[in-house]
Amino acid sequence: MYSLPSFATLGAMHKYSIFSLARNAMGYHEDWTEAWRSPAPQPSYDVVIVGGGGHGLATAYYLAKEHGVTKVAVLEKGWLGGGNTGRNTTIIRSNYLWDESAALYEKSLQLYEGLSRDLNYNIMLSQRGVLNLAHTEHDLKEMSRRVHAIRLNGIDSDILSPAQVKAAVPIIDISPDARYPVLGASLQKRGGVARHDAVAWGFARAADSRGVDIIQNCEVTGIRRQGGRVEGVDTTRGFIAAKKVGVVVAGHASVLADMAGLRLPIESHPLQALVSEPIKPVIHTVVMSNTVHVYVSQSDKGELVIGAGIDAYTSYAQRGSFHIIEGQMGALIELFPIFSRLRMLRQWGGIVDVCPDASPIISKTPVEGLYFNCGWGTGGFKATPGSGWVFAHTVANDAPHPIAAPFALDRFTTGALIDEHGAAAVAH
Ligand code: FAD
Ligand code: PYC
Repeated sequence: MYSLPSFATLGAMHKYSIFSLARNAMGYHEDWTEAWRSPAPQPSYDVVIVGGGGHGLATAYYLAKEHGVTKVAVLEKGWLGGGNTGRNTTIIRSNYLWDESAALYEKSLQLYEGLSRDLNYNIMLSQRGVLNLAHTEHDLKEMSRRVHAIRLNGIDSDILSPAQVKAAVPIIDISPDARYPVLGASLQKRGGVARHDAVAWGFARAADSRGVDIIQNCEVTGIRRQGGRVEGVDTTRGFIAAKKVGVVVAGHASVLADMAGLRLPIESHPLQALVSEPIKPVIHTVVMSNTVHVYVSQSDKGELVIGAGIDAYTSYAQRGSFHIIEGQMGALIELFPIFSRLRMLRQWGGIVDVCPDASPIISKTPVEGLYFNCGWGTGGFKATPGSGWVFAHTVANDAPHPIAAPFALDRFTTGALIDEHGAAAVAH
C-alpha cells in the first residue's frame, strides 16, 4: 500500500530537484544527443525542398521513407517551424465539403492518427472533437448539407442540438435571447489538436535519420533555370544545384514563384491568434463559429487559444490589426460570458497564402523539375502529413499523386475550382 512520505523525505526530494535543476541549467545538457544534424550544404542534391515548416519537412521525410530519395536538402531561412507551423492554433479535422478535399484532409487525419508511432515522437494528438456552431436558420441548413456530404465520404460527422452543445461545453451561453443564439452545431469527434512544434521536430528528426540534410539559416534568394528546366537555387550560403526543387514556403509562395518567373493566383494576408492567462480546465473540445468569427480551445497549460478570420488586407507583416482582436473578443464573450474577466497573455500573427477557391496548390509547374505546394490559407496545419505524403509522390514521380491531382495549377485555367470557403471555418 502507498504510504505518505515523511517531512524529512520530502525535504530531501525538494533538495534533490533543486540540485538537479541547477545542474541541468549549468550545462549538464551539453551531452544531449542532437535531434538532427546541422550539416553544411552540399554542392548538389537530387531534391531541394525550400521551406522548413511542417509541410517541407514532411515532404522530405516521405521522399526518403516512401520513395527512397535521400539525397535531399531542406533549406530554411530561419529556424524549423518558425513560420506558420509554430504560429497556428493546432486544430486538426477533415470535415470538408467536396470529395477532392475530403480525400486529402482525411488522408492527413489518418496519417496523424498513426504519426507519433511512425515518427517515434510524441506529437500529443488529442482527438477531443471539433464543434462548429450554427447561429441562424441559414447556418443550420448549410450545416446539414455539409454533414451529409461529409458522411457520404465515410468521414465521421454529427449534428448536435443546443442541449447537446451545452452538455459538451457547459460554459457556453445557449439562451435563445443571446446575441448569437446557438441553434445547433456539427461535431467531428475525431478532430482535435496536436502539438505544432512537435510535428515539425518529429518530421525533422525522422527525415534526418534517413539521410536528409536539414539546413537552417539558409535563405533561398533565387531560382535558377536553364531554358525550361530548373538548375538549382541561389542561397545566402551560395548556389546549390538540384535536379528537382519543391517550394513549400506558406506565406511567401508568390515571392518564390516570382524568382522563377511565375505568377500564382494567391493573395497573402495576416492571420492572428492570441492566448489568455492559464486557467483550470473549462473547455474540453474545440469550439468554432464561422458566423461570428471566433474559435477557442484550451491548451494543456490551461491557456485559452483564441483566433479569428484573416485580416482582410494583404500584407507580409507578421502581426495583425487591433480591431480584429476587438471583434473576436466581443464574440467570445457573447458566447462565453464567463471569460469576461480573463486577461490576455500574448498575441501573434502569421502570413497565409489564400487561393481564390480557398483550396491549396499541389502542383508541377511549367518549369521542368520545379514544384509548388502552397495556398493552404488558414487551414494547412491539419494537412501537414497528408500534404507531405502526396507532394513527395508528385516530386518523386514527376506526376501528381491521384489525391493531389485535382489541386494542380491547371484548375485555374480549366475552371475546376474546389470551393472550400465554407469549410475553412475561419473566414478567408
Ligand atoms: P510554414 O510553417 O510557414 O513553413 C514555411 C517555411 O518556409 C517557413 O519556416 C519560412 O521561414 C520558410 N521560407 C520562406 N521563404 C523562404 C526562403 N526564401 N528560403 C528558405 N525558407 C523560406 N491550420 C490548421 O489546420 N489549423 C489551425 O488551427 C490553424 N491555425 C492557424 C492560426 C494562425 C494564427 C496561422 C497564421 C495559421 C493557422 N493555420 C492553421 C494554418 C497553418 O499554420 C499553415 O497552413 C501551415 O502551418 C503551413 O505549413 P507550412 O509548412 O507550409 O508553412
Ligand atoms: O482550419 O481548422 C482550421 C483552422 C482553425 C483555425 C485556423 N484554421
